[in-house]
Amino acid sequence: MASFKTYYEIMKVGELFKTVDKMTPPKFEKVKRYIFIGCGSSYNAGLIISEIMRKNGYSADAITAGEVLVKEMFDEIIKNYDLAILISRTGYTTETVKVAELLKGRIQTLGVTCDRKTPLANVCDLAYELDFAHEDSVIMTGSFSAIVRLFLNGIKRIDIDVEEVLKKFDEMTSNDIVHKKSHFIFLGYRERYHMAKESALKVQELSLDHSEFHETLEYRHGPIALLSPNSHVVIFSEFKNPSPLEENLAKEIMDRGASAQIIVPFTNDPALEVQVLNLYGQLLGYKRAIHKGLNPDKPHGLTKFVSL
Ligand code: F1P
Repeated sequence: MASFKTYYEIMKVGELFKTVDKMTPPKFEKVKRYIFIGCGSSYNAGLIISEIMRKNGYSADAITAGEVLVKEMFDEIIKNYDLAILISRTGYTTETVKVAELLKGRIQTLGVTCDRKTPLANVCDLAYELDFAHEDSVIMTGSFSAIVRLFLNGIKRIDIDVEEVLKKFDEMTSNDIVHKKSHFIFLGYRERYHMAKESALKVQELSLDHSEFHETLEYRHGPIALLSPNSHVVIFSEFKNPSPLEENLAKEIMDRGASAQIIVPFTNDPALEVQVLNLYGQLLGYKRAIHKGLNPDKPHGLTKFVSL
């Protein structure tokens, strides 16, 4: 199970958090307007961070670097925001670097990477270079949590027993699911919806399985038609005692012959602990890849970063 780099990169998240907690997190100001820009998982990190910032009274949005380029949104960004935070684990994704270049000198830019001396950090005014979170494998795993935690520490630092979470998710992604299921659906609201998106992406990237994400009860409005005994549904609930509506949905899914799990918060701050929920999808994707005989470090058809 543990012979691939991806496995170590997932499991070292507790170590990463210790280093992140020694860093000075960004100091957010309520009057400033922040925009997070990135691609793939780095965009999903921006979605989650900005969602939680908004919940805490800050002004923050997220957008893909691709949309900024396709729609040439540079003037709009300069007019509506005070700081552009560009996230890219590698610092090489061309869409993100290009946006940083085109914004340069017109709005303050902060680059966030998991390596030193990257093109993104080079073009931004300021940079967070989390080189301790560098990853050799193609897929972004532990570094995602490190970036999210760094920014959420700027709002409030919470204690999370990461080893406990990893143990729990390891148990939850049991052979019953890994060996029998091939269609995965992640459900949640707000930051948990973004986490559902990120989880579905990890499963797709690592195991090349079909995966989906929806807002929890929206799943009943159409997508549930594709449910089969091969399907496994994960509901990210924000309540220690899940809502009866979430429980009824899980029951309905099981009545239709699929499996369902509800993941409830581990801490007293359900919004901020979102930084570890991604580990479930990472472990599931990793285990499915191993089960299917795939190399999770170098998934078919993917590269470490995308060039235009
Ligand atoms: C962005 C990204 C990754 C993804 C894939 C292609 O990379 O979309 O999230 O896993 O391998 O690139 P980056 O800008 O964060 O380096």
